[in-house]
Amino acid sequence: MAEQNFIDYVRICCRSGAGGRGSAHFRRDKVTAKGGPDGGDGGRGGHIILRGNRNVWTLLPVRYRKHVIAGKGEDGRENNSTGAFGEDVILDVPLGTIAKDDETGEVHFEITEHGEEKIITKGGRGGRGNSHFKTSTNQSPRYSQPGEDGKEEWKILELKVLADVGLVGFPNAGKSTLLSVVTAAKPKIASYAFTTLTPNLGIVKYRGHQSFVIADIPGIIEKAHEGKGIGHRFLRHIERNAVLLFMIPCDTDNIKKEYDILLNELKMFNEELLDKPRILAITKSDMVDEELKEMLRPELPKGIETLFISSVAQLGLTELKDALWRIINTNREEEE
Ligand SMILES: Nc1nc2c(ncn2[C@@H]2O[C@H](COP(=O)(O)OP(=O)(O)O)[C@@H](O)[C@H]2O)c(=O)[nH]1
Ligand SMILES: [Mg+2]
Repeated sequence: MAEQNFIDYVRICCRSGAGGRGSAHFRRDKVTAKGGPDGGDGGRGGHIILRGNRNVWTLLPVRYRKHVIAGKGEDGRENNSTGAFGEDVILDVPLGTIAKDDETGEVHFEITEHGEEKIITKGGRGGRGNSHFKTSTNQSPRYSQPGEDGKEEWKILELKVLADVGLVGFPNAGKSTLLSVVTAAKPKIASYAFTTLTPNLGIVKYRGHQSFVIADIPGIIEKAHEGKGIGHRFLRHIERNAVLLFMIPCDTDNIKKEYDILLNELKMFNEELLDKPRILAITKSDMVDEELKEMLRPELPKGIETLFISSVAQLGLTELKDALWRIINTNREEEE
């Protein structure tokens, strides 16, 4: 997937449908020459709606629809029958999409859940039929309301990318290198409020249509000792159900000890991070052969899924993506 295909900002013109006119009809049939008013209401105009879709990972499809136009409501009809509603337009957007007004910059809402629907531009109300205007002094009102106009407004959609996977490792563990080899696209980090820690985000394409986001947060370990506040700021930007990928190079003297140190640093950074699922990648494993790997196995920490990978030689990366995807999705399903 080429980099330019990842779109995290679009400006679109939304035009909602006008409401239908209320009817000014009078009942008339074989036995009633001039009955009372029975004009139905006009139908509501079509809304423009955003719907969260976890299988959509960019605003690209929305960008191709610069002008989004919903349908007009139908006019009311005799026999108090309401006109059909105008057709809504539903735009599928990635989770984390923020909708703003282009003119004022005001944030309307954020889409966070799969299947969540929110109206970005409301359709016009249908006009009321003449049956509503009957009074004691006017039994046969000829008046019916016109439908409300649709609205035309420019909106901004912005994608706030939340990470599904956070990388945890000391400097030189191979975090940046891994991110660079598995990343299909890099979101811009415009609207993130990181001040001390700027994450490098990478979007990983997984088996065709799926994707997930990895964050390398340089300094998460180094900053562990400085102030508690950072942890919460960081947590706001990773998914509630993110996976932590611990990374330790294969030539580390004591892998088990290094793992314990990392765990402890993480705990100082923010204890909540220990509740997240984690897996361990032994990095740079192109430097060891099978025999050496076997010798290393007894030295690995217990109770954590561990994979040997090499970003440089592209070893074990598919298995790593499979494992991450499996954990991310187990968590997603549990949430539903
Ligand atoms: N042999 C080998 N070297 C690697 C591999 N991944 C990273 N490195 C090297 O390890 C060093 C540190 O990597 P980097 O990704 O910058 O680590 P970071 O500090 O965790 O981001 C660099 O010199 C990389 O070239 C790998 O898979 N195999
Ligand atoms: Mg780095």
